Amino acid sequence: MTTEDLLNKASQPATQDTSRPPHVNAQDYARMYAESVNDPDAFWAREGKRIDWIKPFQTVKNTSFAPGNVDIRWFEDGTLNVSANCIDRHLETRGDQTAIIWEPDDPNKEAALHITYKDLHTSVCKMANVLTDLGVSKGDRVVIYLPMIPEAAYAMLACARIGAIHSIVFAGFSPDALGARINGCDAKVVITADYAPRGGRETPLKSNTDTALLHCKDSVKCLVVKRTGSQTTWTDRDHDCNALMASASDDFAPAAMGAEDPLFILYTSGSTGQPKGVVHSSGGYLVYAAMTHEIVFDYHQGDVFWCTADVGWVTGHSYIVYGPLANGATTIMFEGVPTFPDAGRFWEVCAKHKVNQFYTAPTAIRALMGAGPEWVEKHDLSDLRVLGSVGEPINPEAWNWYNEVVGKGNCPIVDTFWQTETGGHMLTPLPGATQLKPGAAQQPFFGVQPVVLEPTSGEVIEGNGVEGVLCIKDSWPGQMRTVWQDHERFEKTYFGDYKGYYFSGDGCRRDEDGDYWITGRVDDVINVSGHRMGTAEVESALVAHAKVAESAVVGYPHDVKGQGIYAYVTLMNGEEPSDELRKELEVWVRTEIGPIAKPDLIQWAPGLPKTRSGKIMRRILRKIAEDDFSALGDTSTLADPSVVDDLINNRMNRS
Ligand code: 6R9
Repeated sequence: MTTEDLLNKASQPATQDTSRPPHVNAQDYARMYAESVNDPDAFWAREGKRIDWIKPFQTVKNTSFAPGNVDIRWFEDGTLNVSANCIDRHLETRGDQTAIIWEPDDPNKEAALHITYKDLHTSVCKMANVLTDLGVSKGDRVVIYLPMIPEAAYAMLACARIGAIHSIVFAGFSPDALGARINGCDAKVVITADYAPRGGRETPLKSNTDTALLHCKDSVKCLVVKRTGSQTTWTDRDHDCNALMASASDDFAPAAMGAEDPLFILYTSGSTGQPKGVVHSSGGYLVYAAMTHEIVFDYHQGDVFWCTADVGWVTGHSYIVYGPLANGATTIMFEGVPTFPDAGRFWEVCAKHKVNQFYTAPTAIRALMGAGPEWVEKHDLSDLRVLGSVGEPINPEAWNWYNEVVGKGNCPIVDTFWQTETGGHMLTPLPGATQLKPGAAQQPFFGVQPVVLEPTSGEVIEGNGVEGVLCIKDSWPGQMRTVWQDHERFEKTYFGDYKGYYFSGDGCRRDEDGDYWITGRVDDVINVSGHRMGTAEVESALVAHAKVAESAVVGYPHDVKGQGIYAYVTLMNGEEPSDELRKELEVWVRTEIGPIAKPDLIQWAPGLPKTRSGKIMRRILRKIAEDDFSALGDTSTLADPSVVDDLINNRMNRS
């Protein structure tokens, strides 16, 4: 089927359930969007009241993208507590409603848990008391390195209740990556578990944490949750979370926090150097997470919402925990993977819990599409109303399969473009308001003003049917505020290239109708299975190996992962390439960063194409990795053009 056929098919009314009109229809969208950009103060003063304030705000927006003076504040004189917004304010009206449905990795071994808002209150208060007893107070940092278990949500909300800042490290990251993040934010406590079951296997989180802590201050305490009960080592700095929670008080008064006090730090990959600590606020972030959750997924009270992400990524922060719980929703927390025990797991869980909104990544859709429609058809998906996609561009085939096989042609697909830095959705269709186009993120959410710039000159490109880099003209409440303890890096990374604009790092096209299509990163960030990876990080891991002299890493098209990792490696003088060494380097990168960073292809490169000034010409390396070397462009500036022929002759990806 061509894209045009798909477009025609997709031009159906997006929401067909007339008994429940969408929160925002096409007319509402036009009117509200205009107000959100013409009179942001009035618009956000109203939306800011979605959440409860201890002291109401007077000032709404106080933001500047001016070069050398980037300063972002929303609702700055208000005070609130994020955990009270996610729990306490629901107790009277829906204390006995399920807040979190926890679905274990192996459904044949354990049953799902239903945690009510009252239960959540009890556990979060207990955890807050445990953390306080360990010395955590307002403004302190706590690193969370946990499986997808309820304790991860308790820990996040307990930090928010105290006013401590959490920093979650994805459980798939290595001890080195964990240690760097503990040190990076100078955490007082790290919360972990004995093991993380996933897809039938177990990751030894506690032992990883022990290794990480060898490189951290002795004063860092470790709070250990029992998940599997399998044996682990125990040291003087370890504290038994389950035992401490059992005896802790179930009452803890939420702290009054300034709207601009940081809620969390989340490390993310960029095009240069080591990952950056993205800092999010309390007030603006929560307003934005709650609003996008309600409107983009057309969430209505009583709905069951499932975002399949991990809380180690921003998607899990905004759309498993903060957005849904601020809205009093029932949110699913899934410990497993899409293909365990079999390729029907997602659909079995959807049917079992009567999921209404389902939100996942294109890489998962492509993998399940490969397994065949029979895995979907076995299950009753009649409660599904809205489907979501996030993390990378979705190709039309996957979109169509998601639409037809999963949504039975009745569920609008919201293709949500956003980033760790943006806190919540930026460009997305709205169910019931947007005529869908497969593969397009389509239109800006309220308050978001996208502009397309000419990449080299930085000139704004007006009109439709144009392509360039995606920037944003003015602030929105969910925007990151700074890089942890490095405001200069924040300004340089996001406001340095195009003065006066936030630069996303993505390319985009605005089509003839004014709809936006994301064309992918224009910097040295690659997107592997929806996970962001800086090529610089993989390169620095590779050159840390004693036998590696130099390395250059690029992305290449991969059927399931979207992009795969292609590494060119130059060995030290005297070292011989071999399959064993290739394996050794793969394992090396896994241990330095984590399994998601393992190169898919390693090519031995006697030399890398460099300019006379020594700059690696990545454009050429990308072309060779894509198996497309017909148009390598100008290679005359290379110091030694012959290396290119060698690289072409020995290329690893012959598609
Ligand atoms: C939420 C999240 C951000 C990068 C972003 C872009 C890519 C995310 C997308 C998408 C096309 C979409 N991306 N959503 N590309 N269509 N719907 O993924 O955050 O991990 O920070 O990644 O992901 O390249 O710049 P993060």
